[in-house]
Amino acid sequence: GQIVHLADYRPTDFVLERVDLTFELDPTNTKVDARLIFHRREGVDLSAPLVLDGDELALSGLLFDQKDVPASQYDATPESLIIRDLPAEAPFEITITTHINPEANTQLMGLYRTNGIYCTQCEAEGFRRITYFPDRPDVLAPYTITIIGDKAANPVMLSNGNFLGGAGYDEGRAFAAWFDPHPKPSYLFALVAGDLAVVEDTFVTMSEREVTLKIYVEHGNESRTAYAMDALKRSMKWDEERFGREYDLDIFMIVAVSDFNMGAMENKGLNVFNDKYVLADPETATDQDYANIEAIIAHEYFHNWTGNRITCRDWFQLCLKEGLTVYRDHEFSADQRSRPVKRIAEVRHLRSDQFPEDGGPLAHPVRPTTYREINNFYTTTVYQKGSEVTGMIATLLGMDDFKAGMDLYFERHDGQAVTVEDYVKCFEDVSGRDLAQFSLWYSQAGTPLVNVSTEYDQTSATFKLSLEQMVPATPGQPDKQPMHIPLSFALILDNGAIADATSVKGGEVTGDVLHLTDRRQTFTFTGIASRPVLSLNRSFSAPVNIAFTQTPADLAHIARHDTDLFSRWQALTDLAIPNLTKAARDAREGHEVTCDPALIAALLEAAGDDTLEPAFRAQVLALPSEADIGRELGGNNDPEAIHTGRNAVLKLIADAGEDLFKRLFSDMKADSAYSPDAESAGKRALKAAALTYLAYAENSPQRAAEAFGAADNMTELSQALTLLAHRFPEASETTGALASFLTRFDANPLVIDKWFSLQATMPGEDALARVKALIDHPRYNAGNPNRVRALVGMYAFSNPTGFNRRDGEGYRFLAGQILEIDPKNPQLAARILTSMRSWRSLEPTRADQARDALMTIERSPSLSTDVRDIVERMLK
Ligand code: BAL
Ligand code: ZN
Repeated sequence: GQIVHLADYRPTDFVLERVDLTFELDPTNTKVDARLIFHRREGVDLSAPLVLDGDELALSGLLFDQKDVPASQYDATPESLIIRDLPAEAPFEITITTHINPEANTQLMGLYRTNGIYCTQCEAEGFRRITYFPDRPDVLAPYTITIIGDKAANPVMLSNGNFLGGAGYDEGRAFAAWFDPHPKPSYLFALVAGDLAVVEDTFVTMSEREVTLKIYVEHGNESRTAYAMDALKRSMKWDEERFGREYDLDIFMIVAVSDFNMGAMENKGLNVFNDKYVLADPETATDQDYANIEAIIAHEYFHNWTGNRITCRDWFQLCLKEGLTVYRDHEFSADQRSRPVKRIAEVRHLRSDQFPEDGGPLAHPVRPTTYREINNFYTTTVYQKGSEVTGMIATLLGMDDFKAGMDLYFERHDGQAVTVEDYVKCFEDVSGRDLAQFSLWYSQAGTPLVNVSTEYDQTSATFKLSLEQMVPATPGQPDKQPMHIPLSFALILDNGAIADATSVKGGEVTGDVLHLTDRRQTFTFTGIASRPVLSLNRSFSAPVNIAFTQTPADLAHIARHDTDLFSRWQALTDLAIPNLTKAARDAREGHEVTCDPALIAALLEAAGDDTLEPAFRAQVLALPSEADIGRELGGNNDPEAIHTGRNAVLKLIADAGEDLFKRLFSDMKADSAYSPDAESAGKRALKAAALTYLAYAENSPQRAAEAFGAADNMTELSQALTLLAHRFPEASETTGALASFLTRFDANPLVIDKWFSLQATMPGEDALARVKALIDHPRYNAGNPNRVRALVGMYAFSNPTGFNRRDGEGYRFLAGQILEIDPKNPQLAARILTSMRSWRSLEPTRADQARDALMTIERSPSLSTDVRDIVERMLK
């Protein structure tokens, strides 16, 4: 893998006009004929050859305008096909024949087989594993696809676009032809063939066109597609109403497959999904599964406009489609569910995944400028921080200008492959605002830190707010410029009312948003009659860390009065953090752990407030995670002490609130059959939080075991089982429940994944032995990405104490796993390895062990580019 630089971008020498592909399917020897029409781009030198990408390909035939090409005119290697002496101006036709082996394709990139189904994954650079091609996102063409295959084995043969026709064929063969009129890059190509069941529905678009909707699944899973289909129809409607975007083909298809590297893929008209994000019923899917399905179905559908109709000029622009599409799916879920609760979940996710990435050796800008392996840039920074950047544009411009900017983007760039600059320009053009400084969010990595101090003067009724921003150094970026940071704020008065803060000097304020643009800036508010409590970065208007020491009384005041529910949650979190970091220190030093009664009182007050929605109260009770506490401690971390300290705080809260938790546990009963809607899910979440605290207070597995026995849905069943396993690992109730769960769901791989995950995350020193035993379990399958992520991934990412053993055995185990997974599936191996990205913040003994394990990986001679890139960056 060579390093690719953004600055080196230039268009291709040849323009691709049309693509015609014929596949003759065979599990181990599929023949691909690619007929490509090109012409030389105007002004390109006559000596320039046509250079096509390949990956592990062998050329079996090459024609120029249907005639053989002499060997002297081309060079073919597994990685490229170079053809010389091509016409000056006239279009010409190149026909390339390759043979590929889908059965042997364990990378799951290109054309592969999963449970007897042919399936493709081409993003980012998988198409070049099918045929030689200008495999880059700025090469757009219409595609015609013919699929020929064994009729009995492949009753279903699908590709992008509209169905042209198909029929039985001689000798038990059949063909199907598809045409996609919308020019697209190769990464959006898809082919699926095999024996699949289908569920059909229709959607009538805003211009009254009827679109056929089809979801393809393995036979027997038809009844588990209802929620996905409903989410799809809601997504289509929402995109029309909110963004004015209508669907553009006669048919929209989703296929669920069980072996998939990603969550799903937005191929034009033919989305391919990891089955975990399609299949659901109350008995096997949790509330979180339902929410994920809704979000991912929406995400892939929304890509039809943000990604497909308007695509990326090059892979450096990945955030252009991913960040924006995440923003769109977040907005969709916020509209379908509870906006503040959704925002809390997003921020938790951003802090637990993106902030550590931004603060560690893998930090990179939302739009990187170099990469060695593009697969390693499908990151939380590109996706989640990318989404935050679009959210900040909306905050800065206000919703009307944001909407106008999006409309202009769709109008101006439809059918093009564009850049972040093109996108930002649309918002500048509609608003007249200069977004040059704002654009640093795309180019500067690292999470900005905003230091806050305040001063109130009663006599002059003046409130001064001083802000100082600092963007930390990140790999390759030692010095940073000040950013344009939009901070939503409120000044909350004694009586809980929000002060009129329109009389202000020192910087721009629009509505309730302060524009912090200088390194240091003081905003002076006048006419503030009594000392206000500052609530800053409301709704998390900017993805920054705030350093502001507020008294517990002020935080409790925000928690009680802010009209922004997110900020109320944030205030309670800020109240909890110093208690939890102190608890970790005390536990480490063998001192008794204590907790400020003010925190306990504030938490119980919010949790017991029946005027607040249950989902919000559940979020309040889910204290900052062990990883959150580690980040707050900021280095020299002992995961064992963090765990012990946090558990002790939970126990203190549980004891103080036992009566409330008993009440919540019984109040939050469902009054009807299971429904996955947000309100019912919120009640279940609050009930589960109460159950967890009761387990601490009562110190007995009894109640969880009863809940396990009584559960009539997977949400409550898996919550109870997780509580048993994590809290009472030795109890006979736990052993029995784990065994009965396995027996009951043995036929359902997605549920068995849960069984693996919840055991992989059981804390403590027995974790590694348990994980090793599970690797040898008959249900473990090292070839299935979901299963590998459920066991090895969850152990490394989500078991802080079990993984970060002082003796380093956890790291050595992971290194061994990475070296085993890598030859089969480099993308999966590289992704799981990123679990060690925060190794430098561990205390020295563990950090040394972690470095040694990483060096073992680094020394291996046969690493994939994917893993080599990650391990070298982590050690740099
Ligand atoms: N484009 C890769 C999968 C996704 O983000 O939708
Ligand atoms: Zn996406």
